[in-house]
Amino acid sequence: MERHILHIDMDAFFASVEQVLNPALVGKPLIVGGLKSDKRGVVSTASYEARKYGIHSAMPLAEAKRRCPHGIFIRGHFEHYREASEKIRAVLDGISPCVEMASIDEAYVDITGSQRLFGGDDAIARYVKESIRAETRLPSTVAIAPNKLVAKIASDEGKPDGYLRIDTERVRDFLRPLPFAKLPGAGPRTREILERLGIMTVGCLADVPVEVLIQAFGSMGYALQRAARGESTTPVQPCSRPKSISRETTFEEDLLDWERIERIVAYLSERCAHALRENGMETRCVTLKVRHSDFSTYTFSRTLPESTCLERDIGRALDELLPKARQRRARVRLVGVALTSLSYDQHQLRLFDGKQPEKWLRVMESVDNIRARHGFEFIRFGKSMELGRHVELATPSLSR
Ligand code: TTP
Ligand code: MG
Repeated sequence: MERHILHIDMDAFFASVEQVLNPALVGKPLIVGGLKSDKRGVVSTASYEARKYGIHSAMPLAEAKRRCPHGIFIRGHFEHYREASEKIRAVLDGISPCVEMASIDEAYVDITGSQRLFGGDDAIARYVKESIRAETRLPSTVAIAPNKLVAKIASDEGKPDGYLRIDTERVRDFLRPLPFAKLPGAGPRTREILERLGIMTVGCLADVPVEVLIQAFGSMGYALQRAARGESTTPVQPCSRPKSISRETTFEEDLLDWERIERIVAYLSERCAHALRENGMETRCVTLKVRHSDFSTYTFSRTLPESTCLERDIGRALDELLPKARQRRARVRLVGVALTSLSYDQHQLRLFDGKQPEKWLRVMESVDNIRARHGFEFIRFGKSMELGRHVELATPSLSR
């Protein structure tokens, strides 16, 4: 069945949010990512006025300063970007159950089943743009096409504040004149080879005998040509959002030894934090759960000043909660750690505002990579380490 896929991408997202926060910035060359006095760092984004000077995301700040000395440079306010992103998500959730947030300011929505309710593609696009404008006062660009690939390319073409609808029969003609670099995933190496073959446009890539591409790229050649013809079947993958992540275990026999209980709590929090990062999420509320021999159950919670995906921060919260739990001098049957107030992790993007400890995120990234290869227990920290190399809990899923 033919599908209708909507792609939305906010225009100069961080810069536009800043302009809403401070209308004096509207119409000015605005660069988000760092101050003029910052020696290092890169541009997160630039307003369209600043882009006229050739400034773009990931450009070193020094270069941006050189190109636009009178530009306004700011570090930015990540919390506001996240808040706007949540509002955008809420609008999209209202038009279809199949929403995939592809980044903080970008999403795919499968609206095949929403046609009748809203009165067709154009009405849906209008509704999305207007609702988002009403909720956030931000401009966006929307495109609707038969698949994600074409929808994404189309919204890029429609910027800023635009709307493009590419029906199935128009896909080939729409793509034809575009430079092949517009195809997502055409890396520098691919570009180099295509240029050597004299292939400059998507249309050219669509028409060239596939054998030529196979000779140059191997089996990748087929995929390249399919993309150039606007063919793609990748479905929109709605990200189901867990409301909480928790790990708990019942002991073989009830324990009074709080040294050991605390080590196990540390271990459980490590498992939680790992699952949190696997889901690409952050938490703002840590809960410790303790059940005693008589089945009386107590929970202790702490709200964090800021969302985090690091066990270090989660561990600090637990360190504050554990003494409260210890006050009741009764044997412990079960302990658990739960993370709630979850949101999507934007830490890569947050690095620029200098609030999140970048070093630790890098460390945890490497830790997660190593765990992916050697198993969770290969690397552990602090108190949890004192449990020994292999942790044997009565809960088999946590002993893996
Ligand atoms: P983009 O959607 O790529 O860019 P944009 O919204 O600023 O501009 P456009 O109108 O072209 O869509 O990225 C969204 C936000 O993500 C952007 O506002 C800032 C942030 N970002 C970075 O911090 N670093 C980067 O390298 C990129 C590409 C984006
Ligand atoms: Mg954008």
